[in-house]
Amino acid sequence: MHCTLLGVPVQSGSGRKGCNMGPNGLRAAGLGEALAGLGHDVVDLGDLEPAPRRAVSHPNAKLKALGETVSWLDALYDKAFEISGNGLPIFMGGDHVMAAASVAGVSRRAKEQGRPLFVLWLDAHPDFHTLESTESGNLHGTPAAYFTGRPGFGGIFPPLDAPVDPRNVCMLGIRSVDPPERAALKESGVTVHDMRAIDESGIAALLSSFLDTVAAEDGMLHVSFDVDFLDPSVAPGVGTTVPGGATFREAHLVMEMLHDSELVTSLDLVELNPFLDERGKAAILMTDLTASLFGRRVMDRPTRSYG
Ligand code: B3U
Ligand code: MN
Ligand code: MN
Repeated sequence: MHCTLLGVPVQSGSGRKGCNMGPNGLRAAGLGEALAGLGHDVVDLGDLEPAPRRAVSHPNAKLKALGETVSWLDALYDKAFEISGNGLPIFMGGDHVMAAASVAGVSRRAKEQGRPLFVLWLDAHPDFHTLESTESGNLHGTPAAYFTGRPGFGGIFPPLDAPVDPRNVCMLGIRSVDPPERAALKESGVTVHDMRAIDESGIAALLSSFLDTVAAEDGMLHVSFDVDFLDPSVAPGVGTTVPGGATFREAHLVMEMLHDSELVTSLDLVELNPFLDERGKAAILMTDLTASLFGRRVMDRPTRSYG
């Protein structure tokens, strides 16, 4: 596999500083070396630079750092489209607002290839706010609303050439949802598996039914992995810790199943905040989980096919 690492050190979408060190945290934890050690061909493109600022405004006075954030999205939208044409891009965040552009860019690629794009959203939060509905004003709470084509982003976020069908989005690990997000999700067609669903059904059953759908439709699959999907006890290096997250073993199982499926075509690793981490714990775990996604395993075993 040809893997392209791209650092996207945006932190303006999050309420606190430190995510801009995320790409270097993953590099220090040995992400590139881990993938190369598994036999992949790895290129690190270094860090993206924001595009020149556009004049953007919105009546919601709570929005934070709109112009700065949009300049990152403008740059990443074009870059994500470009690099998704050659191998598997790994977007190293940076806060989760960057998924607005990584997903929009790879979705444009999928459209060009005539294939549907599916998104697996691993997160404590659905990030389904519009620019109107966000209470915190932190734009990392908005990307999933944008790329599924919810209204109100036009002329502000990059133009969305290929909105993702909300029915192709599966959210896993959800445990912090604001009231406007809950109402919008209900109408949307997005599949939301909260922690209760994981506890009741088991994470493998929930994921395999989604992977069956992706395979049956010959979809491309983007995985957007927010560090806060994980329980804070195993991944403390994140701004918004929410108790009750995925365990070490659940997260590795998800990654191993994704590897076996051979369906993943792009990946975000977001919200790693090395300033808040404890001796690289979250950075190392994110690296090990990515290695599982790219084929690291304990024992060889027959693989199940999907579709
Ligand atoms: N929904 C809240 C909290 C939040 C969303 N994403 C993160 N936190 N990381 C908000 O600010 O929109
Ligand atoms: Mn998120
Ligand atoms: Mn989150």
